[in-house]
Amino acid sequence: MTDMMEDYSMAKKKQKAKAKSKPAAKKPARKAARAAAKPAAKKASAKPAAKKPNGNGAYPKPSSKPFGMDGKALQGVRILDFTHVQSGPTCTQLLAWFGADVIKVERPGVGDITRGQLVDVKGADSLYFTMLNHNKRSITIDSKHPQGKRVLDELIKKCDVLVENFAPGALDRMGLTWEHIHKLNPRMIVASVKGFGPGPYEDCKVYENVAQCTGGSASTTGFRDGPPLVTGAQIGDSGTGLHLALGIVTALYQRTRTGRGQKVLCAMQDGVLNLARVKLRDQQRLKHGPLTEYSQYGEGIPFGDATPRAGNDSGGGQPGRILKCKGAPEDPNAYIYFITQAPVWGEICDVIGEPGWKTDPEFATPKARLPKLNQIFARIEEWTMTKTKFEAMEILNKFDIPCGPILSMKELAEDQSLRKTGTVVEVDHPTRGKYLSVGNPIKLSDSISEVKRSPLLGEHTDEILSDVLGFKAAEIADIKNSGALSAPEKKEKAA
Ligand code: CAO
Repeated sequence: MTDMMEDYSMAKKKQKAKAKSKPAAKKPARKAARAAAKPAAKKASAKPAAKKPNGNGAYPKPSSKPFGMDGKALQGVRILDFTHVQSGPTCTQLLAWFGADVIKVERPGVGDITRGQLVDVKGADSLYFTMLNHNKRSITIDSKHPQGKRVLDELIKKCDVLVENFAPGALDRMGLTWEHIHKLNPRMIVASVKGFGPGPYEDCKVYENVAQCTGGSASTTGFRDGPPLVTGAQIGDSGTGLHLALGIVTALYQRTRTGRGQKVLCAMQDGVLNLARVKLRDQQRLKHGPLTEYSQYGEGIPFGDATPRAGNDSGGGQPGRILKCKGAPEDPNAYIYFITQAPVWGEICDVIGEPGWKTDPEFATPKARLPKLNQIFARIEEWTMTKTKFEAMEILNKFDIPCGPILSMKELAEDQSLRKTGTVVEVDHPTRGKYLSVGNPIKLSDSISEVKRSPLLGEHTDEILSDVLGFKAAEIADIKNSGALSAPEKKEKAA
């Protein structure tokens, strides 16, 4: 039983004991009791209850530990991690960072396919794998082998959540249907990433860029006169993993009341559309006239019937663009994002040397500026081109003008402030040595979030069989001899 399960059954026992010791009062008696309680209640409301601010018990003591060092938020939650590639592993990695015991089940001999993809150091797990599977334990199980199925059934009984992102139907084909899982463990939460939700495409396999294209991101990314573009940020995979993690902790929270597990489904198309929701906003605005903050409005180009691509225009009502700085275009990242936020228009005019624009009716109001954005940004760019992106950032920040340098991955990797916050971490690995990774981007003031290296394939198989499942040495040997945990012997090629 995990800690969470213990908490729940203890609470249930207490509730039962309470119910037994207090027989239900008869109606008149209850009325009298209510009347007697009234003045006391008034008294209580006159003096706010100091001990039970939210009905959950006495005020907790403030933590005596330093920031982020007071235990782990998801301690006691055990995850059966059937994920692979990127979307699912992102989710379980987040849960592992917060202290969940994540047991990654991998196919014997092969493991998660990403272990061998985009390999940079021969003989070592790829960065693709290591950067998505920190803090997890790895067990190899052939889920289609009878003994493998037995081990999986035992794991299901011991875990709180099963997470998977197989192709549609693959989990059922392994015999791990919702009914089977729930019969073994009614508290189990089964969380899945799929490409699409129920509908015409539900049986399709999906990768990152397919999700970006089907979720509304690609059709709204890029320049109006160019083709649709996918973004560098992995909004289909990592974005959906994030959504799934939220679904899981929400289901865990609901389980504290119901005691029951439930299914959690995140479709990648849905996740991308959620992240592109401002573009669906614009789709509906089109019915009421042109999208005036889009450059194409100022350029006099009519809008069609769908949200167009807007280049680097700002998504909100505050016009913004990416502008060249000193060194561009030879340096591909010598650019800055510049927002002409209305409240600091005066400061912008002063900085770029156009003080007259502050009062000129052609430029003085946001509405007047909208048709002239190309002219305005061309003038601002004349100024930014005289500065490096960091010089421009420093000057503009003095005046609260919203802006941001285009930071390359090299610059981010070397950024010392990101190292200090643990957003970029250096991790040591037994076969590849030191490498950089992105640490936990979500900071909790009470929960430690250390980044531990990813597991080697099957590194924790024995430990999990004995410590988690309680198998004795002889049983473990039997299971191993059955071939359920190892890759099938390769047949010798005929000479
Ligand atoms: N033991 C035995 N078999 C195993 C196993 C194990 N431990 N782990 C996996 N397998 C089997 C599965 O049962 C499946 O077999 P069947 O097809 O016979 O049922 C097989 O391995 C392949 O699984 P898959 O179809 O999920 O993998 P794939 O490489 O063909 O497809 C992907 C990959 C990502 C396209 C697909 O899994 C998918 O669409 N997932 C959902 C959406 C998703 O998460 N996409 C993002 C991936 S990150 O870019």
